[in-house]
Amino acid sequence: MNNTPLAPVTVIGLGLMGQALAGAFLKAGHPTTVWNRTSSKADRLVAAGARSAPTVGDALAAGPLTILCLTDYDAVYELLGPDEIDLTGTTLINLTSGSSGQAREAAEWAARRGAHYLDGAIMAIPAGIGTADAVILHSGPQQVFEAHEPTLAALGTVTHLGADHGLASLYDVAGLAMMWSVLNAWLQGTALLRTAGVDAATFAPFARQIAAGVADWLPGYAEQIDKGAFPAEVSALETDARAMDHLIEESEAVGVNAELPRLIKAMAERAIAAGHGGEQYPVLIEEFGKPHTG
Ligand code: FVH
Repeated sequence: MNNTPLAPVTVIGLGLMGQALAGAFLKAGHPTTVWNRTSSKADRLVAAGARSAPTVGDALAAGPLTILCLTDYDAVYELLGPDEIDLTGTTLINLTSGSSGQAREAAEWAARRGAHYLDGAIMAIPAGIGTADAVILHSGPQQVFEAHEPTLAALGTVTHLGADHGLASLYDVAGLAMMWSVLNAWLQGTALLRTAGVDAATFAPFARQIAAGVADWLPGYAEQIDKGAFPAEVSALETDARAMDHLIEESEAVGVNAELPRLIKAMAERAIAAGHGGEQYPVLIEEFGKPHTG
């Protein structure tokens, strides 16, 4: 039996997510200190064994590691910005959502205040926290992550992405891009099929199979992108562009919104005009990788 006491941890910000984080630390046996602007949100956690700190300063002083989970970065600065709040030597792990630029700025701010800093992104909903399905991404100095990894592991599957503090936020938005694109594609297909009386539930398993099939293409397509060479092994972009026309025409014919197919077709047309019609679909990375000026 291992009787080594678990490391203490502080959680600041007890909204829906912060309460789930603190609850998972408590469940794993970590001495957990909490603070929230609206103090009543700590009540349930205190009943479960947490210590409620009377001030933010007390919460930070309770141990070497503090998790921040606030609405946005402005809230972080509003709360911890005043100079009388001593951050020297403490480790802040900021799981507040924001952009990569905000994460890098926050890292500089924390360094000026003498704190160690990791930025993070939670790819889970509150109910999933504390299970292996909850993926939590971290970026910043590796040694800071390694020092606290055993504590962070109470939250789910924790990963360190690299020293650049902006990486966790970038992965976060890249994940959102994937999620909404897949959902929008499914909604487009569902809208088309509903015009023929096929309901969403009937299409869903078929759509799932297509999504899984497309997911299988990703490693090979990623290799093409990383090499910058796009031989048409399966289909050329100009062939795909003709299929895009079918999608647009069908959508218009049955009275379904064709904005999304037209957008995709416009990108393909630009790539074809730039001489990439004979190459494979991932050559569109060149269109995705620059601002749209049209
Ligand atoms: N909930 C989720 O499923 C998502 C999953 C992915 C990542 N997010 C991000 O987590 C951050 C917090 O989200 P949340 O769901 O816990 O949000 P709320 O329930 O609205 O709680 C917000 C907390 O922030 C406190 N707060 C706001 N402004 C201030 C401030 N100026 N000073 C001090 N605290 C502040 C707020 O306090 P109170 O209103 O209870 O007094 C809450 O504790 C967020 O970045 C998500 O994007 C969650």
